[in-house]
Amino acid sequence: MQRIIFATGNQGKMREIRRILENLTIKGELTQILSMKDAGIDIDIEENGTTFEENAVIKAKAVGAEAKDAIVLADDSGLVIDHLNGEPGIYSARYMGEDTSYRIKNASLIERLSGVEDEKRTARFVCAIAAAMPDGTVFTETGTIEGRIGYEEKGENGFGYDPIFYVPEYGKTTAELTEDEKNEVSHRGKALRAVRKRLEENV
Ligand code: ITT
Repeated sequence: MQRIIFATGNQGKMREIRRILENLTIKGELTQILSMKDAGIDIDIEENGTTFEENAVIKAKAVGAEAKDAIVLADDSGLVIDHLNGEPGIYSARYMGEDTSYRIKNASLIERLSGVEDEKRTARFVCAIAAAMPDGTVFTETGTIEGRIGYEEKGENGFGYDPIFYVPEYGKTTAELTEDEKNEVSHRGKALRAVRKRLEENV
């Protein structure tokens, strides 16, 4: 069975990833999707790239070096708010400190946009997925979803900044969408389905 190790310590990402890669078959073989923890890999990775793509490649290669014969995928993602010059961007996990709760991070972003009108509250989630193949080659795919920053937290689903990310087409935040609805339109869903297609067609 072809093993795919997903280089993430983020449980919210992992749940979405498992669903999007369900029943992925490569060369007629069903794949097994493992988290880093499942694979027994416990390393600290310094994400010192300057773009989502660079950081995804850094994570995929670092875990790839520990995992022979597996395909290693990594996700680097974040929330880009236009009015804040792209913040928190690649620093989304580190914004106000890794251990600060999202209730506090989300309240801070809403506060920083106080008085900003609807049209100027535009933002996007970006997700770069890097795939490190057993032969050492690496490729990336990126996906985005456009939305606006809300005025209060809404919804219980998802993780991170989902309760403040409002999607106009749905009239809901991504935390109010079901997991399948979110995966259908999300940055991660788009990037990961593109990766899935390349793995199914080209390996
Ligand atoms: P790994 O590096 O271990 O994968 P991480 O959480 O540190 O986990 P990132 O450096 O890629 O991952 O930071 C991504 C952050 O962006 C994440 O922690 C959330 O705060 C935010 N984010 C990304 N995708 C999101 C989504 O779908 N919904 C809500 N917030 C999201």
